[in-house]
Amino acid sequence: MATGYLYHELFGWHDTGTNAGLLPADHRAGIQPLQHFENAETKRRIHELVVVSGVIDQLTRLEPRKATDEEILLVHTEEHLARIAAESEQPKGGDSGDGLSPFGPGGIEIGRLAAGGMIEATTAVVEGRVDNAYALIRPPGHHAEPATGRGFCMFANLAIAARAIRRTHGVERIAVIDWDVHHGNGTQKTFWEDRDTLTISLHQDRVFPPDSGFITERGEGAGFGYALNVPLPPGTGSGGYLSAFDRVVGPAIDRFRPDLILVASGFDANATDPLSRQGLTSSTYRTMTERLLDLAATHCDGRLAMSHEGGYNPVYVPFCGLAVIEALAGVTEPLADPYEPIFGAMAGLELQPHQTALLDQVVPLLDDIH
Ligand code: 6DK
Ligand code: ZN
Repeated sequence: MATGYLYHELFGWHDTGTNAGLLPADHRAGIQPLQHFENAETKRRIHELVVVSGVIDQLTRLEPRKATDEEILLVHTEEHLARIAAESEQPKGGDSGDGLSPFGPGGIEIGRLAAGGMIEATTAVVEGRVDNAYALIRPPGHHAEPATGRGFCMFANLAIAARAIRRTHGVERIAVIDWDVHHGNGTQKTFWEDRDTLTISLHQDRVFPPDSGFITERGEGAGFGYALNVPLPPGTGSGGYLSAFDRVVGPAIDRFRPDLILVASGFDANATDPLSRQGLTSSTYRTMTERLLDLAATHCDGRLAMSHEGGYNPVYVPFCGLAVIEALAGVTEPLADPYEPIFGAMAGLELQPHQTALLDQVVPLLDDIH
């Protein structure tokens, strides 16, 4: 088994500045300078743990390249690309579209590298150079819509890779599982009328974007039924997530029979994340990865590629990331997560009745997947 792993130091140089999390630092308003939530630290520390743990020796290193205009335009409008290019030339950089998504001068080059990185990881999987792959890229992509960046995202890395691999390698049916705690609105919007791309987003109900990710959003036209949303209540732990896999993700993929599975992999549903209220630990991420590996083995010769998204606690995210990468690589003696006994022992992480009630509403929607 070969697992592709893609990271580049330039991802750590994507400069989101010192907004105090989400708002510009302003002493008059009492907002102290601090790194933006989406800073390099969690991702760089995943990479360092992959190296220091020795897992890197069991991976096949993949090199990113910059996505071309043509590739970016597979998803985005000319106007979006031109605006990012123009702001990237400004001496102080610009913003991807919503004021929450700053980048430094020349920032488009790192955005191109993230999108091109996911294209490379996906291509390596589809060409059989590796069995599966993890693209540890930055800036993230799942909130970026065809006409604008949003929610810390510049370009829709995963959606661009899906369109690119369909064009270059004729891959038809692609299933996208998004386990970032926020709604994968950009991916959903891109494939809204596409019945060959099944998008499933597991997220915390009404966090970001605050007005999307409802179960009533199901796609339109030929794509009706091929967008699935699982807006989990706050406080959902491993019980709720694994039940969602048992009752929604697994059966939906079985019905869809994908040729390729892509994952928008954020670690912000972890029990310590500052931007959410969920309760996952590394063992749940490991188990979800194993479930997807089984599904990929059943339907598409194991073809699975993951694109990194969010996750904001620099202490804990690396253990979640390592668990996923170890699972992909079939590492037989994984590193013990020292925090698992603490965060995994909290009360209420087992499946709760109100979580079952939400899943009960989603399950009937699978009937429209063919
Ligand atoms: N809320 C991400 O982790 C990005 O999904 C998450 C972005 C969360 C922003 C929270 C926020 C607002 C702001 C304004 C109005 C309402 C709500 F893309 C990933 F990085 F992966 O600002
Ligand atoms: Zn997120």
